[in-house]
Amino acid sequence: MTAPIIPVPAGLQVHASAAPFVLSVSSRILATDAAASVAGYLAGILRPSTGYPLPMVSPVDGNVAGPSDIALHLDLADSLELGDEGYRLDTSEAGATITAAGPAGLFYGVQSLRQLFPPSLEKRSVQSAPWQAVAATITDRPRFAWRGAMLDVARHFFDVAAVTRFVDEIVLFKLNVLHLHLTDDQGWRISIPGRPELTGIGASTAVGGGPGGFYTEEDYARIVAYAAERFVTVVPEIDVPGHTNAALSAYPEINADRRARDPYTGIDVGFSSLDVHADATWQFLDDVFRSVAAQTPGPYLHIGGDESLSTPPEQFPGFISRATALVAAHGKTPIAWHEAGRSGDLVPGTIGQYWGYLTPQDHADELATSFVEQGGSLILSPADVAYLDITYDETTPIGQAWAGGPTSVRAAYEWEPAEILPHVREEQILGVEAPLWTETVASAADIDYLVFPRLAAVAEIAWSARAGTAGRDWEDFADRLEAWYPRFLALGIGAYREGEPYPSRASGLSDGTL
Ligand code: TNX
Repeated sequence: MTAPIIPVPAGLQVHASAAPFVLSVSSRILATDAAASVAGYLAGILRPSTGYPLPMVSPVDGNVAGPSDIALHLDLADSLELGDEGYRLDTSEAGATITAAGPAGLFYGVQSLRQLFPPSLEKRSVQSAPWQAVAATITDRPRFAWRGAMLDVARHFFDVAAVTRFVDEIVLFKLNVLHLHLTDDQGWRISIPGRPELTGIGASTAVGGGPGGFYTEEDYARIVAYAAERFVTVVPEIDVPGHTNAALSAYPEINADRRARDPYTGIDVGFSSLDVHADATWQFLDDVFRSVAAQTPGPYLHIGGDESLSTPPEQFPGFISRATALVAAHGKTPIAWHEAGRSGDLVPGTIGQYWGYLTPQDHADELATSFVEQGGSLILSPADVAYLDITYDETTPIGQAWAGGPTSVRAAYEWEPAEILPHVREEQILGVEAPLWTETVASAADIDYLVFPRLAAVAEIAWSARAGTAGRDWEDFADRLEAWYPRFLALGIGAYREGEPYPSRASGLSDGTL
């Protein structure tokens, strides 16, 4: 395999008999000011392992790209063909050029270019040359606008370093959304000014009784900025009205009986609910949504709405209607899990997130379809193929085994988003997202093991053309994935590999709670 790029590009020609592009000590990166940040990102990838200086120079100053240079070229005229996120990449003995209509396209071109070099490029210490990239012509753009990964930081807390590392990992596969599940029964992980007990009490623990933790406003801003530099939109989720024990432990007045709950360290779901009629609850939600909206530059705010099994069913739709309106009043587009489709009065544009199965059960398809009937769109996270916390096989030492699991890498790869919901058209599908719930996930190594390589499989579904086009089938993907394993290793990503044991047992799970 000469160009084992994941996700497979829309158009890829490898000129195997032509001379390759070769990076050398005199290579430069050519970029105008508008492309300078992507150029800096590229230099940050290339410099440590090559040891080359790779100066960034501007063509505006009269610099002309030579055969060992990489040129980043912005050209608005390409927007018709390439869209906002597409790119063209040419590598040959005459040089390497990435062309795009905007910086995001250049960034994705960089993700493809790095995959044309040997895996040792990804190491952070100087490795030996030659640094050759096969001669190729790539023209590429994504199928779906929403290509997401969700990280549950509520069941176990992950600090800023772990989250920014996760961002670096997901962008390898051209994902552009990081959904942070910030609140749940076991923890409240974002600071809300004026509501100190949310983090004072609500963040004090985690599944298994660990120390918990939360993001200060500054921490959260660092995550958002780090993601934005990598063209990733952070979507904060405040899960209501169920999954709220942490909030209920912090503020008694939002409980139906006005009594604060104890912090919770188990893994049950469906036992908690806000008092959806209390004025105190709406005051609380107004404070929280206002603050989260203000802390989040992206256009979305996710309100959860899943598994609200302890909310009186007759009160649930009205709660959702009012909550989506409140989010809109704070200037954000609401997103909710598909159960929220029970409301027939969603604020216009509300986005649904489907977590049912490929073969929908319990009316999950009707609930999801309700969002599009009300003018919204859908994100697809089918649990039996896109849930990253499900075990791979019977031997997987972490993860859960519901949702039709185990879920093999092949199962995570072989599904078609447009064939799940019969009454939903492709244009109504915003995209695809793979969630990692973290009841059994306590470390960065645990994250890597459950997420990779299945997230790479889901990323190909989100980015690449429908199955049936060149390279877009399991056999081809499996070959490219095989070629990827040395790259995972070089990147320090402890990916699962069929037949190989988990290298180290998860830390922090030894207290027998699970
Ligand atoms: C269901 S699916 C949940 C989460 C759990 C997960 C475990 C959904 C929207 N909610 O609360 O963490 O299952 O796999």
